Amino acid sequence: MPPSHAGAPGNELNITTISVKPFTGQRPGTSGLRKKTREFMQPGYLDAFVQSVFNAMRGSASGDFSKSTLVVGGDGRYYNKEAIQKILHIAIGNEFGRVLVARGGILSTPAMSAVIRRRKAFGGLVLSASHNPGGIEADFGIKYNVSNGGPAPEDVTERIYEFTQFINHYYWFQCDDIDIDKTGKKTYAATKIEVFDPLADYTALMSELFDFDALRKFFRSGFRMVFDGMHGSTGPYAIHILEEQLGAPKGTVINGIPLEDFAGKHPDPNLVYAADLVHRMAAPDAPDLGAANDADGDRNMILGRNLFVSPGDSLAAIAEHAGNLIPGYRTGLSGIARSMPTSTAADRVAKALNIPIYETPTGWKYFGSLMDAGLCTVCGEESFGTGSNHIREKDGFWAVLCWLSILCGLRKSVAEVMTQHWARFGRSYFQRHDYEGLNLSVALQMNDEMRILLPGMAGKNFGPSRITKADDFTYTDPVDHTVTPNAGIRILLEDGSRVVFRLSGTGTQGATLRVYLERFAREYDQDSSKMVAQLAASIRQLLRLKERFNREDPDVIT
Ligand code: VG1
Ligand code: CO
Repeated sequence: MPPSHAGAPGNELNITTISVKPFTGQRPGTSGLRKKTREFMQPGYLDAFVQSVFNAMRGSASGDFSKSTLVVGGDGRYYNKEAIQKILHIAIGNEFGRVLVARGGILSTPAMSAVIRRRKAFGGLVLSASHNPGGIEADFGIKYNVSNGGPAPEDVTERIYEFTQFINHYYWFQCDDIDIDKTGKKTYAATKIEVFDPLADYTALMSELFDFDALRKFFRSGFRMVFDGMHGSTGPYAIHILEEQLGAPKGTVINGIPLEDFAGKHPDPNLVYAADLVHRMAAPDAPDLGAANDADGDRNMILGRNLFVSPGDSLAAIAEHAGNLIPGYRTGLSGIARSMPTSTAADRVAKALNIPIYETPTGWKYFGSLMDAGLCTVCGEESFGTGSNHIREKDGFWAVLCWLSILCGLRKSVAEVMTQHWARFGRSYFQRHDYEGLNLSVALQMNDEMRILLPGMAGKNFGPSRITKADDFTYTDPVDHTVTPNAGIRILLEDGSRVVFRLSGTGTQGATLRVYLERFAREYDQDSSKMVAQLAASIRQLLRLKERFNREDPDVIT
């Protein structure tokens, strides 16, 4: 049903219907719609997608949005503010009852999730291409989150995609730009627009989960850390919580001011792109803990002095200690979930805690149904994503507070925490090798050819061991029984090693091949690169990367 235009008298006549043609390729990927910024800037492009989201969701709002609240915010990248203006005008055109927009337009992904949940919103639109670079020549993105605070699940994103294919008009409220730089409320036609403080709900939630008093004392006792905001959306949260609330010294947060182009860098917290931080943590006077978040604040990297904690290990350590050391988890964990390519370190912790472990396809949207059903408490991905059922997104800053709490509770260094963990559970040496900008059709054909070979691979030698099983991962959601096929090809070896590969669903150019390498060992003092070298060579050979793409080495190793 189209909007009735029967809102508050006065300015509803400013709502017009604007014709638009469908754009091809508006199918949301692993995490929303991500494209080159220029593609998003084409007249009508964002408008058509946003109206398609509303068209797809109108049924769930019982036919009209007059009682629904929409939340809007983004990571502050180039085109963020323009996109927010468009969304506000279209949301008023669609007669939403209320739109909550983050002051300055900046809202991290986890804060979006928290706001949707705490304010019982119908859904939210996050403007972000996450860790991808920003700028007119770089990337932009938009993601729709549903009422549980999580990314729209597959059936919803497919419905949105269907609407994008035959859209022919959208609704637009004609008025000047709406001021979003000051908090306050104002009504336009039938819609109340409320500009809110983006730090408030998230900070309140963190103070409920963590013992801020104990952390304050910890900083007072001389504990030192550095947090790298990478000029994304998390800087203001980190400054507010670490420096203002917990009393960490000024300067604890670096690169804390959001910038439209992230200072020209990749706002991606890994060893390659968070070079500033890595450098500081290797210095003789390095602080006790180093951490970074990506542009939209859902990814995190954790470093000790001269020590990188791989995301799979970080998830395992958080799961190991949360029940004892973090007030929000005192009643224990119900289960742990990890994406299939993520290392099996968390599986061993789940076994020790006697709770289930779930293995899902890549992408946070698959964790939502498990958390909603109470099946798991913490979850993580190898791509620097960690989180819990406090919201329905991964939460970079939450992971930092988890590590702070672990170090505070145990009075041990990051290295000691990890050594103790590996001594007890053994160690999964893990690396991900990314080959970027590959020819898409050659990559798709490679996958097709590999799928045919899979059944005959068991029993063959591979790297340091022998193949026990090779398959294309198919996931059946244990709650709603949705089946997700083709979620990544995996080769499992006799010695517990695993090699997984899949094509990225977030890239904006050609194909990105991700190869995930894991090797388990009891000894924990080996070099990760050396430990996975044989696996890496064998998979390169099996996939004939040189022949197909003329590539020898990956572009990025994390
Ligand atoms: C990548 C990661 C995946 C993550 C997704 C979104 O997807 O591998 O684990 O959930 O990015 O993260 P893909 O399809 O490119 O491998 V975020 O922080 O960019 O929203
Ligand atoms: Co992100």
